[in-house]
Amino acid sequence: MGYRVAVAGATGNVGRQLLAVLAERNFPADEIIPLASRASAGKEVSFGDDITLRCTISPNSTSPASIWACSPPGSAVSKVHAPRAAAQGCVVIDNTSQFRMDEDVPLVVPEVNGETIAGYDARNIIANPNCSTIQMVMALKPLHDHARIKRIVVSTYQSTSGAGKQAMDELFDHTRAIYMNAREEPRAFAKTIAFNVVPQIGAFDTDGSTGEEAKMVRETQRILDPEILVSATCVRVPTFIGHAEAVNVEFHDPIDEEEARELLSAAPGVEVIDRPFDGGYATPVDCVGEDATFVSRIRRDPTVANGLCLWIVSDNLRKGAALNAVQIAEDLIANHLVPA
Ligand code: 11C
Repeated sequence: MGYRVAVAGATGNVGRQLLAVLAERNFPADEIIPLASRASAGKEVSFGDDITLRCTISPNSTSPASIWACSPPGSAVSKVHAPRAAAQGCVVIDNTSQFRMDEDVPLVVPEVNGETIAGYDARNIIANPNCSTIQMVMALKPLHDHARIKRIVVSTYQSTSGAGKQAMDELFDHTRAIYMNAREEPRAFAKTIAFNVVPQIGAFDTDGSTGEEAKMVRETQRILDPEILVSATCVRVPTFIGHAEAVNVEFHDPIDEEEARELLSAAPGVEVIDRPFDGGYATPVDCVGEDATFVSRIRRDPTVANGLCLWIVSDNLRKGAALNAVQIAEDLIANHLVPA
């Protein structure tokens, strides 16, 4: 028997990708129900190459589904709708930051801490981590298991798709405007994104860090190990899809670059592209539409006793969001944790 799967936020970047991934992977669904806000109700979305579905507004009283993949534009929507769907028996997989630090809500990357999924039943909600966290822990988990990470220093190069469709449009429009000798005021970002890089993702906290940086610290500690020290600088760059990260990792125990390459090559969902010649590494453009987290530029960090430098790239809308959520749903089914 198949499942009824609601996709909340179906017209957004991640919602559309959720529908694409569910179709690609032949998810065992009897029915896919795309849900959207009042403003987007009635819009059509694609489910695979041949099927078009029409979005409806989320019903207030009855849950239409057994699995609720939730990717609204902000956590405020999840705060209201996710517990409501969960109370009606749906297993909610939420892509926002709303529940990620709630101890009774598992924060799951299946290849990294898939065993925690079973704890979903306290609230019927599972949280999908932030895209920049997911790709980093995918690459660091095998290394942590081998040599215990002490400290991480990460700088991100995050694409505009992480900020939504309007942000991608802004990159396109403002780039074109500059070529036409015009200038437009930024809307989706605090400074112009065309031909620029912007060291702010999310709002500032009192300690000078941004929301995205705080997410990378807290989520990495929650998923990998609370003892790990994490320093993050998150930067928006003028690309459309695919986040990149330059990461310096210090370990408690010895590990060299060859061992790291072997461990990463054997890790599920990770692909090593690391050849020391021009272009022998992955870039955001290379990872668009791919499932893997790519690791390149693996080398010793000579400034500490046991240190490595890595370059990590992944499609933020796929493994960073939609694919990870669908893998969680697949694991729920494989482990008989969700009734059809
Ligand atoms: C970005 N990482 O690239 C953000 C988007 O908490 O799920 C995802 C926000 C989140 O802007």
